[in-house]
Amino acid sequence: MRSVLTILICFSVSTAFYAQTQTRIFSIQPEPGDLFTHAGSNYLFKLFFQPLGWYYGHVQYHGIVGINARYPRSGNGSVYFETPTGLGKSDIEYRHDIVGSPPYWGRLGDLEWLSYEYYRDAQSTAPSHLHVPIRIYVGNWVNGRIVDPGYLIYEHSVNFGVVPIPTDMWIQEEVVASNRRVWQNPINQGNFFDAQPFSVWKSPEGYQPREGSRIGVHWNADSVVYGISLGAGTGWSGRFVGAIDNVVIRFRNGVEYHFNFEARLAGDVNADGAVDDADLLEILLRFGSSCAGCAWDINGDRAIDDGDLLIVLMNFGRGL
Ligand SMILES: [Ca+2]
Ligand SMILES: [Ca+2]
Ligand SMILES: [Ca+2]
Repeated sequence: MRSVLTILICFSVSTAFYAQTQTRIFSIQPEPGDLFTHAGSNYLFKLFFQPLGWYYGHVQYHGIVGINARYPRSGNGSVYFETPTGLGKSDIEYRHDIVGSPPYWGRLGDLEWLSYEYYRDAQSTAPSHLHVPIRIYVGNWVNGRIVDPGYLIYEHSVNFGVVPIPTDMWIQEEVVASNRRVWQNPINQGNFFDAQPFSVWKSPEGYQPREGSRIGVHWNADSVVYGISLGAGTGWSGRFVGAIDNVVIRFRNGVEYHFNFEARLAGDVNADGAVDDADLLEILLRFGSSCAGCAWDINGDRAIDDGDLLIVLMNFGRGL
């Protein structure tokens, strides 16, 4: 009886957490945080070990992305983006199909809110109407798997014309409740710039874009949303510098997230925003073992030992 009660309490607590509390997504590296980049023409990805499902992706031609402290928002950090030339690209993404069961958040028809904040630094030389767009991963759920995958993409200029984005300030935009127009990028099938309001994509009839002889994929209310993506480039001539934070997504089925991106405190091994005995325990449980690029090897020498323990102890109590 007691164990049943404990389970019930745990369940109600975790439900309340998802419904009401923001989820902080911490940088992989401790403060000042991450600057993930890649010089090559191929896409480079870097997976987060916590929380699972997040990654830096599609980074090429010296594009930079990283949760860090350059533009603090709602705490000590945000997600920084930089593309030095029109070739550069960098994204941060979350894919629920990698980690979730079911592998999607909810039906497209049940999506009722999607908002985020973006920041364009005045030092950017890319065309003045550009900002970091927000994209959702959409697909069709057929025989227990996701098919016809792709993005719906929001850009301010598609809705309001080619007007300058205010610089050096945070701007919040909501795109679903306010029925903004979004365009489709089916994975590996090119772009379809025939943007439609969310109400069209979400309707029972849905929409299937066409461009000349090319045909996009058909999505409607029964399509599923299984991830999110924010990124800079490509084809943005000049340099872009900016950031995003506070991504909020909500479905009628009760699934709701508020992602606040923050720079990890040194010693916060389990990424809960505080340095305490839980972090000490994480180190002690693995003391004497080795790893590459894991959370427990704080000082990056591949050994989990007293050097890492010392970092936890020196920062003990921060964030509490
Ligand atoms: Ca933040
Ligand atoms: Ca911690
Ligand atoms: Ca170490």
